[in-house]
Amino acid sequence: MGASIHGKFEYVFVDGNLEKNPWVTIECYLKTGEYKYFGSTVMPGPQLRQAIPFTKKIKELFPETITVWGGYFASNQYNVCLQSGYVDYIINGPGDNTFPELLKALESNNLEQLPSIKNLIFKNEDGQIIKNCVEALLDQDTLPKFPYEYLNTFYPVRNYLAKTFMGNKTLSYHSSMGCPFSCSFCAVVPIYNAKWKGMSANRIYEDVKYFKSNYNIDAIEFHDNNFFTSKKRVLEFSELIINDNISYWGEGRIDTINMYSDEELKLMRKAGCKMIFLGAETGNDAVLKQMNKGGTQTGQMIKDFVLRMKNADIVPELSFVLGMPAPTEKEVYDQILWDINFIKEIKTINPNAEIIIYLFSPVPTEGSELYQQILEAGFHFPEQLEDWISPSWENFDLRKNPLTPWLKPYMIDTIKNFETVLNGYYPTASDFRIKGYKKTILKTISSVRYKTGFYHFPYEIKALHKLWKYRQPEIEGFYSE
Ligand code: B12
Ligand code: SF4
Repeated sequence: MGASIHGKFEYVFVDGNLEKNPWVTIECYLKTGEYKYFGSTVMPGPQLRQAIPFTKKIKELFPETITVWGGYFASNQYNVCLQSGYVDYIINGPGDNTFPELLKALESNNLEQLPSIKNLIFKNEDGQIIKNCVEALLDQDTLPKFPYEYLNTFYPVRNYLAKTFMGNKTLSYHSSMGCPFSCSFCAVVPIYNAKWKGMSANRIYEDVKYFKSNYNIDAIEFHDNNFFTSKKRVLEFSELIINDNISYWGEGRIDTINMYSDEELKLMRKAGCKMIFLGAETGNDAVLKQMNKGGTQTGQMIKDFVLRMKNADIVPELSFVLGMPAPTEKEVYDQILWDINFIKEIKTINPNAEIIIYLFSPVPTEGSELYQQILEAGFHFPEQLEDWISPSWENFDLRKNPLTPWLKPYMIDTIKNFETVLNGYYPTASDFRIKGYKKTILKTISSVRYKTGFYHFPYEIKALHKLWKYRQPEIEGFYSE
């Protein structure tokens, strides 16, 4: 957001993660009367707990302020946002051109221009919601650099470089936009429509060098949806970084990375690639098809791949999506049990493989077959923006309870209990506090359950997780200090 308007408009940053009470800071700024706009990035889940009440309060206390939302929640749930009456504009996907163009149009009172601003969603004078056309992804190398030095005047940049299991100073970095696939359960698809564009390896490396020489970073988390889309770019980047003693982590697809040779995987490992997050989703080929996973992934490929990763010494972090709709209740449950066994098979092949389990939460990919099935099964999104912060919808966002009518409470219990036992028997390596005697105790008390498949009421494991504040990476990111 900052980079898109830096040098064009004056602005300040408020980081909701780093403020004790972000509202107080926001209010202080607005009270000066110097700020006309409030922009917020809105992801589903806990971010809504600030974004919704703060934006509403801003409209009540400072009604002249124009509010602009962007990010995955705003882009995918734009109807409910704009109908709330307190969100004025939505940036649908990238805002590199959209944001400055919107501000320019509003500043010059040139409202006729609004329909021609790509990636903008807004309400016209008749109250109709207008979704403008989508802009082709920009050449990422031409985008302005992030204003880290300006950010540093608000929040010390070094505070963003956390100690994680990857290194003592971990940089979070986003080197590409979109994803070339269209999995029907994924929130990225409606925004990027199977398009992907990445910065060149050289451009990424320039930033890495900046952080290496100014902050001495030793690890990077690439938060791209699909960092490994271009093998050429990954290998070039690996060659560039190979002598810098920096570890890296990124998200990718099994069928994409499976096309890399063993030598290429080894080069990446040598360059610092320690762990890769991969959407396994399910081992069942029919369900992979139902999810529109695309590509060539199969259950057998997942098994072969985790073995290859073991040989290359890269940890595969596999995410599974359980609880897909099926014609009968029995089929829904059988599929869950089937995937649980598949996960255990994966662990036998490569015990270091990390497992992330999500419950399937629908994303409105209008027109997809899966979305049609979901509507027919009686699922509806909330009609009021505030409903999204009710405990049940927050749990939906966190994929703890997806509120999908086909998933019965006993099925959710089976998944959650299995997950607890799995996290007991194989605690994640990313929470580096769980080691030594803690790991041994957890493993020992979970072993009978894990081996016999008796997952009910795993309270003793839960108690230890609570006692040692065990952190699941999928909810809050890697444990960091
Ligand atoms: C990093 C990340 C996290 C981190 C967040 C760390 C943090 N504090 O910021 C962690 C690991 C904690 C996390 C957790 C979760 N995440 Co997450 N996460 C991501 C990830 C990988 C990157 C997000 C990011 O920073 N992108 C970089 C920025 C630059 O891109 P962007 O947000 O799209 O913003 C661009 C535009 O949208 C626009 N823009 C955005 N906001 C604004 C605002 C204005 C005013 C303007 C003008 C423009 C603008 O400009 C930006 C540049 O072009 C995305 C996937 C992805 N690669 O994007 C998933 C993703 C956003 N997460 C997702 C989910 C589901 C979650 C969880 C709910 C998962 C769970 N089960 O718990 C939790 C809850 C989050 C929470 N605590 O609030 C989903 C969202 C799905 C959906 N239905 O919308 C995504 C899309 C992953 C996926 N494919 O499913 N996540
Ligand atoms: S490959 Fe990953 S990021 Fe891309 S559409 Fe599928 S789930 Fe989403």
